[in-house]
Amino acid sequence: MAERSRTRPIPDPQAPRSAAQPRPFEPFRRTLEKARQPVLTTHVNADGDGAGSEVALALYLARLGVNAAIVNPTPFPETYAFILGDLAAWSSRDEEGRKALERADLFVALDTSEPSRLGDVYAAMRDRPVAVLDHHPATPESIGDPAVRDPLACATGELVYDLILSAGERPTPREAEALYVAIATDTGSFRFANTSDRTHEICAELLRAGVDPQAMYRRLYGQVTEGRLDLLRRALAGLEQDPEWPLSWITLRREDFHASNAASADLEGIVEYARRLRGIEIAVLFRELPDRSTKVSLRSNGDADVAAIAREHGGGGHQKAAGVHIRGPLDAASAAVLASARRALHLKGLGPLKAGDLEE
Ligand SMILES: [Mn+2]
Repeated sequence: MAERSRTRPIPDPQAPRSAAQPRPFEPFRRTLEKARQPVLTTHVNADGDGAGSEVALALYLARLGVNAAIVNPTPFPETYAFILGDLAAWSSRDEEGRKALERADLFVALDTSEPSRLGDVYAAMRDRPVAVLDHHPATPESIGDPAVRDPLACATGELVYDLILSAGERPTPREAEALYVAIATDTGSFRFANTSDRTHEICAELLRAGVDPQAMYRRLYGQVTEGRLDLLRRALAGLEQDPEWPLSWITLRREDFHASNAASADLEGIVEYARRLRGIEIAVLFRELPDRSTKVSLRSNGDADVAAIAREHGGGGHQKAAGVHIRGPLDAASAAVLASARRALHLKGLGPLKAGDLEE
């Protein structure tokens, strides 16, 4: 989840550019430096921020003489494998991954601190220290001590960048590339509300460290597969708009996945098509999973709080980007979530649309 609304203090023009924000990195750094065989991990279905943050941190730790293993609850995403270079990344199901989990003397969770988002890796964490670096707000279930959490950071990558800066260091070219992946993907290529002046200042530093934005764009977005395009075609065919409320949704059934030969990663960004429809305040993507449960992604364009909608059904997230996994069949799940969404819109005085609202 990438978006949230934010307010930032007006920057002091005398302040040094790109100075690290005062964040309590010291306990976190001391814990890392003491570790001998730490495991870095992120949430299930790692996104660019989770993957980029753990790669940047692994590279930085190597500079400090700490040999960290990357072990995620699900396989490291293909799209971002290019930032690994000579680093290995395992899933908790791999033999090597299991061994690394067994011998870990510290876990570092990046971009999440929710047990439910850590899959099998959470089971391995029991009785061992877990440090957290995350830009999601803490919930009652959040783990991690020490934890550096800053919901104002545009990405967890921003926190890894600041960790490096807080030691008076600069990112190396490879660290910069991984951090750029984290920040560029989590800000929707610098378009989402979490994009700040500081986001661009950090990326300016990353470009100075050697990142080539054109090459990165090709790597990140110029690799569309036929499966992804076919899934997109099906998603657009299934795009619906509420006749009264500023609400749109896309439904993808199991058959859509089978027929298109698409992977889970191909879903990334598809909800944005519903969100971009003119006049829409809330967009939703419903995806039927193989076990006939339903995954729901919610996006808000304005004041409506989609995290509250997700929480009503047992999920969570940010005000503008949230999600929930519902153990019920697609049609019931979508009816329930859409009803909550209409209530959330009503609460904010958004809609129902008056005739003509969508016309110029
Ligand atoms: Mn993130």
